[in-house]
Amino acid sequence: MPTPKTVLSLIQATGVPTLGNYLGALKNWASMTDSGTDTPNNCIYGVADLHALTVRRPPAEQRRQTFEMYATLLALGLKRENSIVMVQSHVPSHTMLNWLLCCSTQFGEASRMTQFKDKSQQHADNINLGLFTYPTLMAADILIYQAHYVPVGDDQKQHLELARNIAERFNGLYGETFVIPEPYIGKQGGRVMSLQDPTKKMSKSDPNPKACIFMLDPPEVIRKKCRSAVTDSEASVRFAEGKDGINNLMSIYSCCTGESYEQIEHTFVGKGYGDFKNAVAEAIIEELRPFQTEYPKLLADKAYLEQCAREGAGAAARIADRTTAKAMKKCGLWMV
Ligand code: AQP
Repeated sequence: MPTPKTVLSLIQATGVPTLGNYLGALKNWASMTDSGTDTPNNCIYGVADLHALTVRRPPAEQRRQTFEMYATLLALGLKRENSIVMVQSHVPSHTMLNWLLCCSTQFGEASRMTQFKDKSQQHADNINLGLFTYPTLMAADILIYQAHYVPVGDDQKQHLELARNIAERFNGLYGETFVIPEPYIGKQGGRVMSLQDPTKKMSKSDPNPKACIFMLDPPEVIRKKCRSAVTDSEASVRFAEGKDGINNLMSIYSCCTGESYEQIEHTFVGKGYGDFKNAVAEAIIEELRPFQTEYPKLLADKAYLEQCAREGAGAAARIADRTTAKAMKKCGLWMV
């Protein structure tokens, strides 16, 4: 019997997730609860509320967004029967391990992280140390559960690479402590682009609301946003260099329907972009329907969500505390 693999991933509590978050990460989270074999994966998922603190917002908003993101994860079908679903700050040993890992991370390698450079530009009035050490906390989130696979979008590849380097360095210095994790990035959907500027990643924090489809957008809004998506003047649905807008819509359509690019090109031969955009909108609406039905029911049941979060924290802490104690001992802290 093969040994089960551990799958770990978190999402920031920074607002309603986008179609990019969903296709790039969350959809894979749900499917990875089923390993396709007799040995199910051990899946641990969570809300990265500590990471969300790196960008300033009112405390009440931070609390509400954490609660809503937790409800989002359960509404996607992640439940206590198939995974551990927790909130990062409910498992304090993440921050202890973060410190140990900070001491095994070089200033130079942290400085090379492109997300730090991008976010520093976006939030020039608040370039805090948390933003700088974000990738070491992310490494702690992963290594603390001895994760084998981390389902993430393409934009997190660099952070994953850093987590692997830190783990290898720590193991080299102090002896075998951490499993070396691997990113899991779907063949498609790993990088969903903005509908208004398809050379840019779709992002929750994009100030242009037409650039993003949010997971809770009603069908009419989704139709409108798809109709206004930026394309090109060729009016031919085919995947090709220089057709960033159409390539993005084809990738979204393919993720939602399972159709290959060849099938899509065949279906839409001789049809205009209007028809294709309408079809993309309907495919997204169908894809999000189960989530949109489930989410309001869960959100209304605060007691249930709190109970699940408490259980999730307890189960996660049992694993996380064990790894942290091991790492503390390995690097020479006096344990009493
Ligand atoms: N456009 C995207 N395409 C595919 N995957 C994406 N992800 C984010 N955007 C896309 C993946 O979603 C997961 C959770 O992301 P996050 O919220 O923790 O952080 P992020 O990458 O910074 O996401 P956003 O939407 O861009 O948030 P803001 O605007 O708050 O910074 C990750 O696995 C990510 O790869």
